Order: sequence, then C-alpha cells, then structure tokens
Amino acid sequence: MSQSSLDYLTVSLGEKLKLQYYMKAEDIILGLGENQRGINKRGGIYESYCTDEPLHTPGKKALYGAHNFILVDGPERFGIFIDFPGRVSFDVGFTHKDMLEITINGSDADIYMIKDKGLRNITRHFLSSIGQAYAPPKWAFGYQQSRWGYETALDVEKIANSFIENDIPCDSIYLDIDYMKDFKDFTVDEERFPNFGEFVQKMKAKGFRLVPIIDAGVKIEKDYDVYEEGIEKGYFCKDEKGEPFVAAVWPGKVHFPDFLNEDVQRWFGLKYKTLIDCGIEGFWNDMNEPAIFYSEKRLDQAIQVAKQSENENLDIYAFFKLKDVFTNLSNSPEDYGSFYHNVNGENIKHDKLHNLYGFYMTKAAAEGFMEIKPNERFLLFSRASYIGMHRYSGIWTGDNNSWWEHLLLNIKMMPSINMCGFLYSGADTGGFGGDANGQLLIRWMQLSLFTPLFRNHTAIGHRMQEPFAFEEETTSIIRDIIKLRYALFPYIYSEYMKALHGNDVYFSILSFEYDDLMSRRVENQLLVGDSLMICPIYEENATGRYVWLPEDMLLWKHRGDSQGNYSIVGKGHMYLEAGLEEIPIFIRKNKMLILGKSARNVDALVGDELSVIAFVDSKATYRYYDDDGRSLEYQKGLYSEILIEIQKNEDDFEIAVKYSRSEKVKKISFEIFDSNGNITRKTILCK
Ligand code: MIG
Repeated sequence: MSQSSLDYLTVSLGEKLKLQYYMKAEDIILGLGENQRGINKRGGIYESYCTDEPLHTPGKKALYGAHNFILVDGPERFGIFIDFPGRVSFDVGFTHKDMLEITINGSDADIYMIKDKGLRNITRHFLSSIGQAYAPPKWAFGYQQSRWGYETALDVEKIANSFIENDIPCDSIYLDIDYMKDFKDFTVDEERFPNFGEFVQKMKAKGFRLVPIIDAGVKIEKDYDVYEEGIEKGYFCKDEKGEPFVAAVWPGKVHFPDFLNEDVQRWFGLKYKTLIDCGIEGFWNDMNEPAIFYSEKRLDQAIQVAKQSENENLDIYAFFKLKDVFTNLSNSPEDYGSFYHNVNGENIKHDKLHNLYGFYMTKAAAEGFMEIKPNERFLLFSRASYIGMHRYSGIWTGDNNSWWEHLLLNIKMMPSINMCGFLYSGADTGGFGGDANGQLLIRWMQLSLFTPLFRNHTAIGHRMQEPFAFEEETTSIIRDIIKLRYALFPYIYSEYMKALHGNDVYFSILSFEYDDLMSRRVENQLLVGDSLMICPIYEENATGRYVWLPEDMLLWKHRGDSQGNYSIVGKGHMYLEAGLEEIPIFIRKNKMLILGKSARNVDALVGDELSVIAFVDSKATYRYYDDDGRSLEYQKGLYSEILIEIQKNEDDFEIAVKYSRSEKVKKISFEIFDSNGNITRKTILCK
C-alpha cells in the first residue's frame, strides 16, 4: 500500500482506496444525501450501497441512494465527490472521533476535490459539474395522494370523489402494484381496472392524473411479451453459467433487465409507451436497487438447513442459524456478487457497479419519454439513485414509518438531498409503514407543503391516511394546509426553477446564508428558496418549539380562518407558539414571498394576480420565474420573468416592476412591512 496526499487528505492506494482526513473539533461534515442521522454527519458510519431498507432505524448504514458527496465545513472548507459505482463507506468520526475515513471498495475511482468560498459556492460548483436538474411538469408540484392498496378503479375513483366532496385540492392519485396483472410491468389487470385508457381519461376529466409504479424485476412467464423479448434478445442479467439470473420479488421469479446496457435501456424505456398511450404522464420506479426477496440458489440452501433441523432439538445456536438463514435471504451480498452485466461487450459483476442500476433504469425511462413524446415533461421519480440521476428524475425517500422521528429525519434529509442535486424530492408524508394519527399527519403536511414532491403515501394493511380519513377537525386543518400549498405555488415553482437554472439548492441549512455560530448548529430549521425560513413542529402534542433567528424576520402565522397574523420577531432565540392549526412561515429581512390564489388543482391556477408579502428594511428584490410548465422550452431560455424591487424611502416604499416576456400577470398587490411592523399596502396593475 502506498500513500500520497491530496492537499490535507491522505490517500492510501491498494486494492481499496482509503482517504483520511483529520477533523478539527469545530468541523461539521455535511452532505451524503439520503441518509440517516443528522445534517452534520459526524459520529456515524454510512455506506453507499443502494439498499431496499424497509425499516429506517438510526443504526442502518445504507438506504436507497448512493450519494458520495460530502462537504467539510470548518477552518478549511472543501467538498469531495467520489465517483465510484461500487460500495463506498464513510466513517465520519465513528471509529475515532476525529477521523474521517472514506473507504472505496476498489481502486478505479474518480475523486474530485472542490474548493471555493463558502458552503453555497462549493455546492454550486459541484452541482454545475454534475449537470442541470430535472424539471417535472407543473402539475407534479400539486398535492398527490397515494396508497399501496387502492385495489380497483372503483377504489381510486372513490378517493378522487372524496377530494372533490371535501373541497380538498389534489393533482394526482397513484397506482401502486395493485393495478398490474400479477405484478407484471407494463400490464394492467383488466378485471380490477377495466378499459384502462378510458379510466385514465375519465379521471383526468375529473381533475386527477394517475401515476403508476414500475418495478425493476420482469416476471418469468411464458407469453408475457416483456419476458419473451428479453429472453430472445439476451437483455437480462446473466448468472455465472451465462443463463438469465433468477431472483424473486413481487411476482415470484423474475429476471433483471441489464440496464447497464444501452440497447436494453432503449428497449425498456420504450415499454412505458403502452401506458403513455393510455394517457399516463408520470411514473415512479420502484425496487430498483435492485431489491431481491430471495434467489433460487440461496432459497434451496435455506430449505436444506430447514430440512436438517426437522425433528431436531434446536438449541439457541441451531435455532438462530435456522431463523437467520431465512431472514438473510433478502438483498444478500452473495446474490449481488453472482450476476453479471454486459457493458460494451464486457462482462462485469453486478456488485462492482451496483449503485448504477436504479440510475440507469430511470435514465432509460426518461430517454424513452423523450423519444415517445419529445418536448414533453413527465413526472418521474425513483427509489434507488446515484449522483447524476437528478438530470432525469427526482427521488422519494422510501419506506419511512408513521413516527415523529421520521418527520424530523425528513427535515434533516431535505437539505442533504438537495446538495446532491435532487431538487425534486420528498418523503411519504404521514409515513409509509405503521399507523398515523391525525396530529402526525397535520404536522408532517406542514413540512411537506414546502417539498417539491408533496405526496401522502402509506402501506397496505395500515390505517387509511387520506386527508379525509380522520376527524372532521383534522380534515379541515389539512384542507387549509393543502390550499396554502396551491397559494404558494408561484413561489415554490419560481424557487425550484431558479435553483435548477442556477445549479443551486432549493432547501438549505441556515449556514448557507448566515455565518453565526448558532446557524451552523441548527438542524431543525430550513431555508426554503431565497426568502423563507421554516421551523416545522415535529414533536407529538407540542404546541410550539424553540427557534433560532439569525436576524430579524417577519413571522406569518398562517391559519385557515385568519390569514393576516403577522409580526416582526427579533434576532435571537425565541419560543414559537404554534397550535396544530397554525403554520409559521418566516420571511427573511429584505426578502419577499410571492403568492397566488389557490385552486382545486394546478391546471386550474389562474396566475393573473399575485400578492407579495415583504419585509423591507432597506431594499428587497425578487425574481419571479414562470414558464409553460409542460415543455422543455425552458432549456432554450423560453421563460418569463418579473423583477420586483421594493426600496424603502424616508416614509414610503417605492416599487419597481420589470417584465420580460410575461403576459399572464395582470395585477400585483403588496403588503410591505417595515422593521416596526407597520404595514403599507399597494397595488400595481400590469399592462
Ligand atoms: O416491497 O409497491 O417503497 O412505496 O408502496 C414493497 C409496494 C414494494 C416499496 C415502495 C413502496 C410501495 C411498495 N414497494
């Protein structure tokens, strides 16, 4: 093993690459995307190895994504990106409290070190090197309802009707594996979802788009076209003997398409056409780590162990051996080491590039859409991911639980995920596993209302979790939250698209903007875009929480019944009272929030009248962005902008509004607060 150094990093070369950095006491380690524990990763071990992890407890080292970007924030500030598709582990001061040790399970990694001034600049530098983020269609920024267990078209329609009856805005309803025929990709169960194309149109006419799931494994079944074609063309991953590798997931035995191969990518990508032809405009790609319930070979071995145990008096060792042999069947390293990809004619063992599997499945889908409907945006997000996949889709954070701890984890994950490029992201609001009570759902919604992907999803067998599944009072609070989301649409969409165009983040930690000591430590407050700070309540029965204000801010406590609850709150620590029905939103000093009028779904948003809530001490500027929300024309610079400037004079505010290509907005009304909390109202009519 030889050693060299990359600035202050020590690099050991050998069969495995090791990077070591001696952390200073005040160093904060950021990044690592979708992961457990804090925003400051210090104290834990993390592993980049895309894993179908059904229980996100704190000790788990790997979740679904492999996001090898970390940022050291201390006297030295720098980012490290490790481009390596196999296993990488990050020991961030776990084994030795001051040692950051990165172990790369191979020797052919590309390692980038990024230096720049400030955390945001380093991040932007990194983001500009990995490419522009994906833009979903506008409707994908609406509220979305999901549940594994909407088993029939009738179930789905009932849900849609309940949204309408309860006057709750919603843009889409998800189809989980229930819609498929025997869990076969690109099929629809004709009995449970008859005349699928007509049903899709009917639901669209009601105002709801349907979003079906696609799984990575292809069911082995004679006469199933995807299976037959895959076999004929040799498109599946191979085992040691060169036969298609057999694993089992939902449908029982499956083959895995060899997504690392370009021909396979194109073939699979075009398969989405069957559903697109029925009017589908969005998909979610699941189980693409790929998840393996069991492999044939290892199941046989386990059954042998079971047979040997028959009629035996099992002591503790024998009993656990028997039990473990079955529980360890899923997602086993042994299986990942026993199938192969064909990459440009070369046979490569899966575990060497495991982390790219979901990436290429998702790229395949995105490129398929481009070919099927060029210049149209699709909703797409994936469970497994690797850095760079953000160019094609978003991600969701997988199978969380209806636990308050996971609401907090969601807060902490968002800025880290954004730093790794994934702007379109969100968690299963309300929790996937377990049963949520109304209070948890309300508090979670109060966070998710700011996440670009705003989806309520839960698992079969658990309590219903739609906004109307609880008491009338809960429904009414949730209705207000969702309506607020649609009112905030102009701001959320603007900030998302500006982040995309500027290789920036949408969610960030306070220290991206403030350099005081407290702002570096706070992990439960987030900046949303350029103007807002949010402080979600994440503890059960809490009616408030402590908040750190790095500067004076305007606090808007939104409640459905009284919209105008504003106050200027001073820099420092504060206890923020926030009852269950109140959503605290902090508007930063010399910044403004842009709102529109709520509507039943994104298509129904008119967008001709904007209102601005501003806190101006000297001067505030805002760039309002808009585009058609459907096409890829924004990539050619076809979007509109309104530049709003508010200048404070002696005893008045001067407003300047400059347009570029904007015809939609006819009127902007302003509510401007000065540092004493005095309010000035003005309205500007636009020609
Ligand atoms: O093994 O399709 O994370 O969102 O509802 C579970 C059923 C498979 C896992 C996904 C979840 C989805 C579920 N899937």
